[in-house]
Amino acid sequence: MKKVITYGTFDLLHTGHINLLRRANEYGDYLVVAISSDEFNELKNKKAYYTFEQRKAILEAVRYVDEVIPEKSWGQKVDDVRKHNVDVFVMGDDWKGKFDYLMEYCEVIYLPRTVGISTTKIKRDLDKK
Ligand code: C2G
Repeated sequence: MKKVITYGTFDLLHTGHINLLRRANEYGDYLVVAISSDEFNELKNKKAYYTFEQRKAILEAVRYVDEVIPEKSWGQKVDDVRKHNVDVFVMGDDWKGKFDYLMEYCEVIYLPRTVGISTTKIKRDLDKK
């Protein structure tokens, strides 16, 4: 079984996230999504609307996702790749180059981001309403 992993906050799930998850899923047979914990979001200076548990429940309902695990630190990726026998690591290309060190353990793919949508934009547009 070819296993894929990706990481993110995935707050206020939108079509940009779905496009990423759908394409990531196409690289294998099983997609693991590591969702940033509430504490790790603070480290990332990201304020999520939904808690980790809520974001986990939402992601688990997405047809492309097979398993959701917590992302608690920047440094856990190598262990995750090994522990979950991951073949392919996938991220949006806003992260291009940042995780090339994983090439020693698995394939590393950066996919084009979906233009025109982001959680920040959603929040900003709602404020204008
Ligand atoms: N994404 C995308 N298109 C968008 C918005 C997001 O392809 N319009 C992708 C991002 O590139 C990322 C994934 O969706 O691969 C999740 O996005 P975020 O929740 O913003 O994740 P981020 O905060 O970048 O966390 O250790 C890695 C970090 O946890 C990544």
